[in-house]
This record gives sequence, C-alpha cells and structure tokens, in this order.
Amino acid sequence: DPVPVAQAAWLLRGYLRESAPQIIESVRGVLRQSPLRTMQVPGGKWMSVKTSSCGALGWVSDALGYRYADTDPLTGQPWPAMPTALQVLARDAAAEVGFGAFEPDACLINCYQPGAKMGLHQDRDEKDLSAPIVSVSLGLPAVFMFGGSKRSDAVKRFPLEHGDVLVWGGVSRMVYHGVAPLKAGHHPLLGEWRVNLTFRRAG
Ligand code: MD5
Ligand code: FE
Repeated sequence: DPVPVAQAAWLLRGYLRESAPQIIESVRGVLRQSPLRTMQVPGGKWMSVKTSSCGALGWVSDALGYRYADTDPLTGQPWPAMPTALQVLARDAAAEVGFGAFEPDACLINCYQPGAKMGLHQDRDEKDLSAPIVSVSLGLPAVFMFGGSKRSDAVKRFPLEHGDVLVWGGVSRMVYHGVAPLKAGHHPLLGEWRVNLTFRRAG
C-alpha cells in the first residue's frame, strides 16, 4: 500500500519485486540503442551518475545548461521509444495514488555505482507541473534525501530499495531532493549498480 512520505508524495514499497527482471530487460534494450554516458553540468563539473533516456524527450546537460531534447546528442538519433512495460509501470504506479491518465513522454535512466551521488536540487524544467513524477529504484539500496521548497529547509532521509516506487505530485514536485553517496554492495540482478528510472511529462 502507498505510504505518504511528504505532502503529495507516496512510497510504494516493493512495487516491482516481481516485475523487476522484465523491467531490467526493457532498460537493457534501451541502453543498447542509447548507451550510458556521463554528463557535464553548467559550471563544468561532471555528474557521478551515468545516464540515458527513452521516450519522446530525453534529459540532457552540458556546460551550457539543462534541457529536454528530442535527439540523443551521443547517437544523433531520436531517443529509443519508451518500452510498453515501462509506460504501463509508470501509469499504474501513478494511478495507485490517484493520478489518472499519466502518460510520461520522458524516462530518465540514472545509474549509480558505489560513491555516486546526486546533490540537492529541484526539478524545474518540465512544462506541465500538474503531472506527477514517478521514480523507480532497482538494484543496490540508496538513501534518498528530501527537503522543502527552499535549499535551507531541513532535509529528511529515508532508504530506497530494489523495487520501490515513489510518486511525487502537486506541491512535492518542487522540493529539494538528492541521493546520498551509494554504498558498496552486490545486488543479485544488477551487481554493483543502482538504477533509477524517473518518468515525467516533460514536453
Ligand atoms: C534518483 N533522480 O534517484 C532521483 C530520483 C533526478 C533525480 O532526482 O532529477 O534525476 S527522482 C526523485 C524526485 C523527482 C522529482 C521530485 C522529487 C524527487 N521530489 O520532489 O523530491 O536518481
Ligand atoms: Fe531530481
């Protein structure tokens, strides 16, 4: 059952414990077409996560800034289509907490190896802020951090494990959040990796 973790945010613990192998196969198919890469952020630093995308729009970053793009800059091709299994997963998870008809056009694939992290940030590049964000965790566990609408607000931490799904809607869409440095470990399906899928309505 969904557990509220913040205002307008819900955690579905173990939501894909059974479907995970099929979801991982779908992700591997995407990554054969648009491989993982590291991205540079404005200011010139490199992210520690490796990323790719599928769907009509992909999230890209370089020294100039962040944006959604309809072409993968690495391949020069459109991003791979979002596999049906991923579309269904995102739509069903959103519906579990009352968001009907969620049709994501972007799925960002963030891959963490031990030591990789994501600093506190807001996601503010999506056009339709009424759509939820669905975030799926696979592989190694991580500590998720979420604060408030100001960077200086207190930060809460909770563990995210293989198969967990978070749905962020309404006001929680704009809170500061991040991922603490991944601890070393081994996962039976994903080895040394944590994979996070973030589904959005970006365009
Ligand atoms: C991750 N990724 O685990 C997270 C999961 C990103 C990112 O943060 O931007 O790629 S997405 C969690 C999320 C998304 C949107 C809003 C909120 C959390 N939130 O309001 O806390 O790789
Ligand atoms: Fe984010």
